[in-house]
Amino acid sequence: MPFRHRAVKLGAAIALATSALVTPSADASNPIVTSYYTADPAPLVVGNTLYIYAGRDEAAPGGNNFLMREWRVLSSTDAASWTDHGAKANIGTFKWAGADAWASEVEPRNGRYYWYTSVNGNGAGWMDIGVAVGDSPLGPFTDAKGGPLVSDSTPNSSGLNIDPTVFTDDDGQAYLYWGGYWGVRAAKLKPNMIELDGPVVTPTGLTDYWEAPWMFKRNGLYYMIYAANDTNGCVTSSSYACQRYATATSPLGPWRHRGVVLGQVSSTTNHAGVVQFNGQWYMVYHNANAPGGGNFRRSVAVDLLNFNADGTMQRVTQTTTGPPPNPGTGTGPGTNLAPSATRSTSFVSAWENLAAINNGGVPANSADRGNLAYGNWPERGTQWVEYTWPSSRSINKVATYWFDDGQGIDLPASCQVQYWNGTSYVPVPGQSGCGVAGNTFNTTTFTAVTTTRLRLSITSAPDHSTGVLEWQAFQA
Ligand code: FUB
Repeated sequence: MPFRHRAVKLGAAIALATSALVTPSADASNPIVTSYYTADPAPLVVGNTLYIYAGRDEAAPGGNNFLMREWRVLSSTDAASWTDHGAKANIGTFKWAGADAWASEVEPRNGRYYWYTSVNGNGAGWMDIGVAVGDSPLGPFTDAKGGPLVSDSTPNSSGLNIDPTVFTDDDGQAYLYWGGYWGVRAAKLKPNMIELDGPVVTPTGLTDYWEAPWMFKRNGLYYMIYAANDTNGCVTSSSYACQRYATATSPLGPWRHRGVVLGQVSSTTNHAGVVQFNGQWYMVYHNANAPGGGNFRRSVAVDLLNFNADGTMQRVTQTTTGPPPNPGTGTGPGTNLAPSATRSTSFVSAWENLAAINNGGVPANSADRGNLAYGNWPERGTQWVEYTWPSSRSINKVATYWFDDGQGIDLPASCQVQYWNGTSYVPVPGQSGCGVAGNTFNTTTFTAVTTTRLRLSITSAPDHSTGVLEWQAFQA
């Protein structure tokens, strides 16, 4: 929080709303819930479902302090429409706590779900980190430890022990990062997930760190996004915050600061999480945009997050529409495998969006940017877009809808479908031709290839660049 906190002791614990009531939400725009206020979202994918764990802001209109007593769960199967599962934990979950149900995150392990929370303990000091556990993403959750995992008495703990993010590496080692008031800390977790394993360390390289870390890994690189409140490219006033990010080649750093990934939002605090779901990356964050909203009446929003070919993150565009529905794919011949692919490109213009190519859009014509557009102006000659899947897919058809903005981006002169044969990119065998017509899907069929990577090589017309609105790839 880029302002001073004052602890609000609530005394008695609140009864947990454990009823089976599930309130369907018709919301398909940002903020994703407007019937009450939500904050500090933490996404988690389990199977074909995207969950968001969030605190609830209950401050009265005009209130100038947090009133937060419970943590709630929302879910979606397309990242656009949300189901509200209500409160699944609250201050009363932790007998040793008394107030301030601040930021939290859920981490799965061995079929159990560990919910790390910021909460005000009744003991010495202010904020602690507690951990609850449940046997399903929706709980029920109970205190896993019977006391704080981190408190002010933990050696080398943060000046404000809030905002846990837990990341489990491929080797099974879990890491806890946390901290507010510019004090980021990290520690390993034991396999039981409820004890620190070794000393608390102070990571380096998280430039201008303020609070709200979120850690993830992509293509072997570790990423940390976190709130900063400097006025050196982050926010216009240090009362507000942005999300900066850093990368590292090992989970405890050292970190290399890479820039701002989410600009200032309409609430003073800025707390976000990153997740990949059905092949698309998303940033989940909060703002003050719901009716009657404010700094202590915040609301969760979801938007597309995209990466450049070199692994750097593109700055998130904050929308009121939210992302398009992304239901993923079924299985079987004829299934469009593009939505579950990770996309990359040789070049994308800063104002265009590579997410266009597999976000399921159905263009009305080649100038229709309604579901985003990928373009590579001012590059000319041969450029490419590419899909990667985590394991091999058998593919025998693609369909391409070209982008033509009537200006620098024109229909291509030619194209070719290629696949990775384990050593290099080669043309798919027996391709029926690669059409370059506008205002339609151009279908290319070929002898089925089994591959993890498919590429569309695009050669521009003279003095023009090229673009794609949608590129589908079909299972053989
Ligand atoms: O919601 C309470 C606190 O505000 C969180 O713990 C911080 O990250 C900030 O969002």
